Amino acid sequence: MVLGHQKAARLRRIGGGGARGPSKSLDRRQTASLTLLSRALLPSKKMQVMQTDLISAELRNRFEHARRVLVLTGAGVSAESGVPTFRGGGNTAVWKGMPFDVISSARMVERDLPAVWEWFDYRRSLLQSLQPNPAHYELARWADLFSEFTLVTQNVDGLHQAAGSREVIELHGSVWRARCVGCRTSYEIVPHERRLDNCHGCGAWLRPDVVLFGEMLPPGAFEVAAEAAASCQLCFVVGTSALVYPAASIPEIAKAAGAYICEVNPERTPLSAICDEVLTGKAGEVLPLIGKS
Ligand code: BJW
Ligand code: ZN
Repeated sequence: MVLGHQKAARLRRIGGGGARGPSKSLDRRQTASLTLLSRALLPSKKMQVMQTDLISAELRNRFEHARRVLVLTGAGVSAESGVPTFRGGGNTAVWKGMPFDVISSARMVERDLPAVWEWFDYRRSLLQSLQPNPAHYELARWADLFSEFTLVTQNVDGLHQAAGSREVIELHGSVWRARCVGCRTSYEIVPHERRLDNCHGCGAWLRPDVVLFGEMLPPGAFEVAAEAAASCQLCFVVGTSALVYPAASIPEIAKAAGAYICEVNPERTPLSAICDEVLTGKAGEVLPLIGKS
């Protein structure tokens, strides 16, 4: 439901939340005015059905006519599938008391590779029972709507691919691959099958093929994403806190090149200020509305 407009960005709130019902201790006049207020603030079922109206005419028009579209996703896009996000919220990733930036660090790979594997094996075991959500499916569908569609993700969970997205640019790698610390050969990890410990080619240890803090992104991944950002007309930033670079620079590149930037997130982020439109809500609820418009 539309809560209001801000100068730099259209701010729209979609889906649940909102004021609680009136307290019993309120007098009748207060109760009546609160009821009116909550009627004004809380969407009725009919209004929820009409939520496609909440996508601005500007965005609807741009979505309909854009030829080159780029989407950058982060952990929030998988939150509705049950994957914990990294920052904020109650279900933040912690392993045996260690914050994720300690266990998911290059230093830990050097110091205690078995512990790092244990953490990633655990995450894969959780992922095996999780499914893509409507946000993943909607983005998979978008690939066929535009002549150039680039899906760039910071996620390592493989859920975009499970939903049918092809050619996903995985900036931070994948938990479903292992990589040789010697020759960088990459090995797919098959669900329910034992993963390899050593490289077939050179015998060196394998490590999770994910990008940890201070490590370089996979060769070429950022460059391809940045090139698409520089030429896209419409850029969506979905479910990322936009704190981690260089991923967070992708919408900045798109903005500098003249693209229309739309953020989808229940919370504001450092990128919100440069967005042309901020849709405040969950990816799985908001993205299908954009696609329907
Ligand atoms: C919903 C929702 C719903 C909830 N719907 N939304 C420039 C300035 C300062 C520092 C740097 C800089 N450039 C590079 C750096 C250093 C560093 C960095 O960025 N640090 C900052 C944190 C300060 N970057 C790097 O080290 C990168 N490498 C690099 O730059 O190499 C060159 C270099 C080498 C050596 C020296 C210097 C430079 C690599 C970054 C790798 C990040 N790796 C991780 C871990 C992966 C492994 C693992 O999975 O364990 O990747 S960190 C973690 O953060 C993970 C994520 O991909 C990444 C981004 O997180 P994301 O996706 O944004 O998730 P959250 O949890 O932060 O946010 C979730 C969002 O969803 C929230 O906003 C919610 O509101 C929202 N949400 N529910 C929609 N239903
Ligand atoms: Zn090797």
